[in-house]
Amino acid sequence: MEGALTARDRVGIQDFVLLDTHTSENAFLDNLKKRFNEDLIYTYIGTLLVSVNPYKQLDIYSKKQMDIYMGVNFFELPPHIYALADNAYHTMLAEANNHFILISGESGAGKTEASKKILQYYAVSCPSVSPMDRVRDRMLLSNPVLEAFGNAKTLKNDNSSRFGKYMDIQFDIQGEAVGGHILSYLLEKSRVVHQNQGERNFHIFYQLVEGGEEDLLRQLGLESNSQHYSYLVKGQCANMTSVNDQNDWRTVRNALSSIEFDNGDIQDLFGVIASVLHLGNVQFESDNKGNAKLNNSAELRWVSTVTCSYVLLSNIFTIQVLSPFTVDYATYARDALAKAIYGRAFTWLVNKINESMENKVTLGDCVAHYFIGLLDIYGFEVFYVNSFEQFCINYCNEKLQQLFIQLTLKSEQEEYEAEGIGWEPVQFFNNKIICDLVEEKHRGIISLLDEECLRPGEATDLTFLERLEEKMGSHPHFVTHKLADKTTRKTLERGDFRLLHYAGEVTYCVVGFLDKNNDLLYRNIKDVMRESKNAIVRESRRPSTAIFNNLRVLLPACFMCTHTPGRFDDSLVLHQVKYLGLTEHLRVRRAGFAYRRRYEVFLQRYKPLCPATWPHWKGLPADGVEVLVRHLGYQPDEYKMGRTKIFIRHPRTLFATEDAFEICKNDLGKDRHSIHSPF
Ligand code: AD9
Ligand code: MG
Repeated sequence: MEGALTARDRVGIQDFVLLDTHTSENAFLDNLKKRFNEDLIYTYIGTLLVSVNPYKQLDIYSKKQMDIYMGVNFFELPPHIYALADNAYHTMLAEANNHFILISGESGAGKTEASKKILQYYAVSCPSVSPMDRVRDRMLLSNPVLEAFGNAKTLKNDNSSRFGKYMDIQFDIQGEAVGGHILSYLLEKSRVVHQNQGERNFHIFYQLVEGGEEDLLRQLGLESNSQHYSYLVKGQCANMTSVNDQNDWRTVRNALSSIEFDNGDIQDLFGVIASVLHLGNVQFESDNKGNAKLNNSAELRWVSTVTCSYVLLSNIFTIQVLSPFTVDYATYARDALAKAIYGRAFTWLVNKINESMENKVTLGDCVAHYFIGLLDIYGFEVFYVNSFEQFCINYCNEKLQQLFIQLTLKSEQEEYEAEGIGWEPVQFFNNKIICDLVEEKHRGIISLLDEECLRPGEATDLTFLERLEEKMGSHPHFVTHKLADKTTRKTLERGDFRLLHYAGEVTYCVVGFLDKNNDLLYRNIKDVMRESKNAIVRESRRPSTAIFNNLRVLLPACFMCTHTPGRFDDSLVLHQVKYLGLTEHLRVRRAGFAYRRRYEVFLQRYKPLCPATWPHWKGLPADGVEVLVRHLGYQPDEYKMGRTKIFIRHPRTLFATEDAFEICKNDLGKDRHSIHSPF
């Protein structure tokens, strides 16, 4: 008993729900820290998994580890992302329903890595009958490809997701993974033409230029040097030590071949990527009338090999319906074309990957019956200057948090109701007020922005800000220069507004909001794209954005980080514990009852502790549990009997039972694996 307690003290507790009496943030932090120092990065809050980014490789993701977790009761082994994946999988099969795994946390917290671990678990561990192996390989190979085109180095994360990704992993009735489907949404296209100091463009550009084979580069008219390309050096960090673009190029190139991209596809794809780079180097200068004129025709010729005739192309930058453009307009049109082309390449890529992962078998058992959905979006981010992109990303995270609150609270409430147990609501911060501020019809920030975009020539970023001030003036989560109180005004510039998000304050600079929201593509540019020789540029299927409507059942996971390998930064983690509402979540989980278990499971484990239930209880499991806990001396206020489960109020009651069980088990010499652990 002593030994067990010492171990518990040293490595902390595996499930916060069982954390003695304290649910304070400091107790929470202390437990996370104890575990982190032992390289135990995962901890449960009931069925929620909390993870702290170790920023170093841990030996916990091997095939051997996967095998250990396969089919084992969720609480029987130490917390792990594999346990979460396995639980979703087995519950899906047992209950014949679909599951969703929702991953939240700020930028750099480890969401994408977690989603990859989950996918690997399914691809490697689930039963397999050829020819489905091929589909599963492709699911795995889609990751490096999509990351190359949709991820980039930011100040927060060297491999930051710049698009939202929702993936369905489809299973047949035997539990074999038979197909996959990806929905992507809101790719940060503005990165193609501009990157902030210390950030890069999408990885694929550097991979191609630095790693592309000589022949290929010659064919595309590219130089093997990122510094040569204007679109790659805006952030002044094209070359970085933590990323090996050449190796990554080989990985992506091999993956593309394996997911059945034929030579024609690959030529089209890299033709598009190259033409974006060439476009970036097209420059304009003013003629003596102040009109734009091309000063680098060689680069535009390369672009014309992918898009359309040189004359047509040069005209769209310099002439708008027979009147000439200024240099600023020409540059704007050039960037608009580059973003549009890249956006289409990305959509095309996702569609191709989906085709290759499609479950094409329609006979017999391989038909998809169930799926597990995996949502990995870009995390909440705050930079020195925050623009429209951060506004969209942070709004997305706000919605995710809202969903998280609704689903976790709701399911808890439903459980109490279903079991006939009285429910006492716990106070928590509901971020619905911030979601409304952003999205409410006719009144929210997005509506006001859309309205301003409908007044071309009259509206500017500043008139938009004025409208916000007018409408949002007294909102508790909205602040501007005019409305800021004395203490905050000095940090708020004239063109800024500040939102008090659930995860903290963010000051947004309105410059560019109208333009980016419009994402304007002049009609003649659209026409040029429609006429293009390249199928990818011609394609204009819109990516889906209806991501949040898809979620039905959920096993949430949530992740936090430190920034240095092996270092636990108290204030950084505490901040995240606070805004993710983890202690509230814990209090909700424990509202009245910290622990609950189905009668059969509880009885199976603890029946050796009572002569009346050992070795077999012949009556109803609920009656057996009642006899058992009375024998153990549980007081009436320590537990409640629900319809199918026993609810235990304090962890200490369960600890005492568990300690008694450990002693009894040693006496009986029982095999540990035949008994379910509550930890
Ligand atoms: V963002 O919102 O897309 O900017 P993520 O996705 O939350 O962000 P990501 O998964 O990309 O973060 O993790 C950031 C980095 O942390 C990775 O590149 C790894 O270097 C590191 N990381 C994350 N999880 C683990 C882990 N389980 N083990 C080791 C990890 N390193
Ligand atoms: Mg990510």
